[in-house]
Amino acid sequence: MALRAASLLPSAISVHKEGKLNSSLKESSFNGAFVSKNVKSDFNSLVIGTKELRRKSSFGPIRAQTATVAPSVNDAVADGKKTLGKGNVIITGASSGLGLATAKALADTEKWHIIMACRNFLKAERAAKSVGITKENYTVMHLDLSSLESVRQFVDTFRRSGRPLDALVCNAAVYLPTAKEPTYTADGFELSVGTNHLGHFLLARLLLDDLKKSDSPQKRLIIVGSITGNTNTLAGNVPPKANLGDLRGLAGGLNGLNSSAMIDGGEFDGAKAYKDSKVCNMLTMQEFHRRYHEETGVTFSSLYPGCIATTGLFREHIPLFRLLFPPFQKYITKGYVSEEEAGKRLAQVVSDSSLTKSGVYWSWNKNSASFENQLSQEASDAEKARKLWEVSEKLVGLA
Ligand code: LMG
Ligand code: NDP
Ligand code: PMR
Repeated sequence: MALRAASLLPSAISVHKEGKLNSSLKESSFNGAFVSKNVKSDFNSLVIGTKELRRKSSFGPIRAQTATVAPSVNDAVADGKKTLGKGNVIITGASSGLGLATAKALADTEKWHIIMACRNFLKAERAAKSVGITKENYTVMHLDLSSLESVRQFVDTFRRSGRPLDALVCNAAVYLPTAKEPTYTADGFELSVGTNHLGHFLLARLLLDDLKKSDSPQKRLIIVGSITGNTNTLAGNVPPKANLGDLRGLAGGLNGLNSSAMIDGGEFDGAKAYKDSKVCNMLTMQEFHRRYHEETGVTFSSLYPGCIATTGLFREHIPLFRLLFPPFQKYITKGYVSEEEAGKRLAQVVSDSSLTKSGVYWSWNKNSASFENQLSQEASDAEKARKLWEVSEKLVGLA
């Protein structure tokens, strides 16, 4: 069926070096929460609350998972037999890395239609082709999260397509660890927080209405988080550490003019801005849960999929880092996961019928079994989440 809207706008044609899905890599995975046995003695000295790291009993239930699906019936008539009962999922940043691997994992089930929400139309089309996602299983729609106008346009285009929405995955991100000076979104927000948090905040707020309308029994809104935003882990204690402070920089517009470009009001640091943005992602998921889970029945989740050291996320890092980071994660921290494995994990959060609990930050242990992870104190601070929500609403023009 041809549901590709005519108004989709391809953005600039530039093909970056892409992380490829590597199905031959099957690594044991770091559990995402605390230091694994193998590295505990080597790394404990780097950590501030080591007691926290040793509390293994707090892992909660560990279950082996396989990807199953939560199909929606809405597509049945329009799409004909081939797509009978398919669910519709929007994945931002599906043109590379985790987003692409998740799109592939879901498309392979033949039970999902993937809306690849990407800033580079041609790159997304090529990416889908390169991993063998078949035409009837995806649609590329243009979305540039670094422009609020583009977010609003995307939502309009999606609505005009007539597709129902059963799941939204806020996955796209930028990481600018070597930037000396801040760069800005179209609306004048520091680029990492503007893209990773504010763009997704507006998108998710707008699309909640569409999710509500879905008649799927398992509608989900997922915002990808990370271990590096959680200071209750070793990885989260590698400087610079995430810290939103009292949000004074964000409240001032994050524009580097009359306010700092950093959420906490401090000096610009690209690596910290990314980690701060991930804290925002995890706080936003919980605030959505508190405000809307009961009313809407939508499941809100976040996750740390493991360290996918080969993705495009590190494209701006120095070449030495890009060379050493994958072996470091594979052989020393054991936190490494392949893009394919990480994609299967996120696909579980989208569609596994046993991951329906709302408000959870999922992680996986080294046997690839999912468990409910603990967030750091800051990333689970309900008062900060509320304040973040209110300030963000103002910045994106919802309040
Ligand atoms: C910072 O720099 C920027 O300054 C900052 O602004 C921000 O952008 C930040 O978060 C991003 O990056 C990058 C980084 C350099 O600086 C640091 O992280 C500082 C700490 C570096 C300390 C290095 C010490 C290495 C300790 C590793 C533990 C060793 C344990 C020994 C055990 C030996 C067992 C055999 O970072 C880099 O450029 C590289 C970082 C990647 C870590 C490199 C680790 C080296 C190990 C490489 C081994 C690979 C081979 C594996 C084979 C193992 C076989 C067993
Ligand atoms: P990639 O760089 O491979 O993927 C990021 C995606 O985001 C790309 O598709 C990119 O598009 C897209 N994107 C960036 N900016 C925008 C924008 N302005 N508008 C629309 N899309 C945009 O990185 P990963 O796959 O590693 O990252 C995916 C998610 O996983 C992120 O949320 C990241 O924080 C998280 N994560 C990653 C970990 C890792 O180890 N890699 C660990 C934990 C979490 P384009 O292809 O055009 O560049
Ligand atoms: Mg980190 C012990 C486990 C562990 C894990 C799971 C990660 C994940 N990292 C760990 C440890 C360490 N890292 C240690 C001991 C160091 C010092 C050598 C270290 C360094 C390091 C750097 C410089 N790590 C990094 C960087 C990055 O630039 C990445 C980053 O912070 O991006 C924000 C990164 C990461 N380490 C991870 C993960 C998942 C990342 C990718 C960032 C993310 O998506 O959150």
